[in-house]
Amino acid sequence: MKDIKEKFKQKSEELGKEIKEILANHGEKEISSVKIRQLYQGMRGMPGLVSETSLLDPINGIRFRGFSIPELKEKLPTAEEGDEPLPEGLFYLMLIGELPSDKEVEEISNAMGRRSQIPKHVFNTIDELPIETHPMTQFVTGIMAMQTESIFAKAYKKGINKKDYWEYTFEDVTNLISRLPRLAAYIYRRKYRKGEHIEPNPELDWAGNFAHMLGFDNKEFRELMRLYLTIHADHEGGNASAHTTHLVGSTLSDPYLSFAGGMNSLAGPLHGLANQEVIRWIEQMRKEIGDGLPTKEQIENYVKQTLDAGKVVPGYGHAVLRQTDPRFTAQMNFAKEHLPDDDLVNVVWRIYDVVPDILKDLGKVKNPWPNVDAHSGALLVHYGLEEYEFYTVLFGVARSLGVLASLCWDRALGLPLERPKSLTTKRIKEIINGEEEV
Ligand code: NMX
Ligand code: MLT
Repeated sequence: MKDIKEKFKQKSEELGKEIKEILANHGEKEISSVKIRQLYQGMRGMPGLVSETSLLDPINGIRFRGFSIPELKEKLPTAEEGDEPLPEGLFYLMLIGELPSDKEVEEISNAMGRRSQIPKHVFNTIDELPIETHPMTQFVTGIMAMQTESIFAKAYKKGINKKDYWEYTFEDVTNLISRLPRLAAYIYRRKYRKGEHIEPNPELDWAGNFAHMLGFDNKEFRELMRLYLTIHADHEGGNASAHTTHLVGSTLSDPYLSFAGGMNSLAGPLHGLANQEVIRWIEQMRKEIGDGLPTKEQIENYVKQTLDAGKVVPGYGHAVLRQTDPRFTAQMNFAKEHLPDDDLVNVVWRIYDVVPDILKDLGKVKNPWPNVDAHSGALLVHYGLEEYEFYTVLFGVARSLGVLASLCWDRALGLPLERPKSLTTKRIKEIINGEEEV
């Protein structure tokens, strides 16, 4: 990773200079104003932070350093056995801002293999948790237990120059990303496979090795993991897991603590946990109306039942997107190629035919289209990974690539403590009445 670290240093120095100029020449330029409704409604659409790794367009969806998902599939290096992009390549792209060569991706894969060792006390800590503990709780516990390994925290304690924060962060980030598949696989095998663990295979790439350690050692599942970990890696900086990681990191908490914070955000059903909720919701529907392909009327009735009960339809809607999520489409294309006749996949597709019109008719849902979580579970079930409570852990392993690449940038650019201003409703009323300046 030495060359990549050196390249990152150079890139971050260049951008750091540009930002200084932007601040000096345009620091007072207004790019947006804040509406009272945004304060009460989750800051929708309010620019509040800078994140270099990706940018979300409401209609076209995610762009990783300018590249769409189909472009990543075309341009990023793949494993020899397949044609899905290697997530290590996306990590490089997000970190450096350029497409990697095959050699650079190989260098990352190898480094990740070498750095994937997890100290025993981490496994012991997880083993102390009751087996029924949700996998996301086990995951966060494991990340927290690994914090003992933080190079940043140790260096900070000794005393380091601000200018060098990024170097220790970079090391922690690379180590943590390398270790996460092992940790996640440990939790999966502990909870669902009688604790029969599988040793890593150093010959494999990051995603391929993850599939192997989970116990799904076939080419198609390895390819699915490469695609899955790529498309879930980042969704600009404002989503809850990225924003939390950034916020915690801004206090100079080390990458382990920051990422654990992000994963606690991901574990909520309006965010990453929606992938488990989708399969649970479909399972419930099938219990009520029987297996096989439901009719459109049956789905309509079930959706209305969900809405009448005051619940959301999981996997649909988005805070930013206003079209079908291209991550949904990427998974649909994978399914069309590899498993077009799968029962559950066909149910997911029929739900897609029915749900948007119902949500549109409600008149209040801003985006009636499916998001990434509407499709992911059905693919996993097909290959035998049926334990849906584990799905958000997979999302979390993927998300590490984006949020931790961003954390390297945060430290390299010397971004400060995040601390926005809050108001009280009393103060807002005073502002409305012209009694107070904002
Ligand atoms: N089913 C039913 N109602 C919905 C849905 C949905 N899928 N999506 C939005 N609404 C409702 C929402 O609850 C709100 O109702 P109310 O005014 O009564 O509180 C109203 O529509 C307006 O919400 P929006 O402005 O459209 O959505 P918002 O930006 O607030 O929330 C989500 C975005 C993603 C939280 C929301 O669409 C949702 O709850 N979706 C289902 C859960 C889900 O799939 N989450 C995963 C998101 C992707 N990810 O991985 O993180
Ligand atoms: C994500 O991938 O983080 C989700 O789609 C949520 C978001 O972008 O707000």
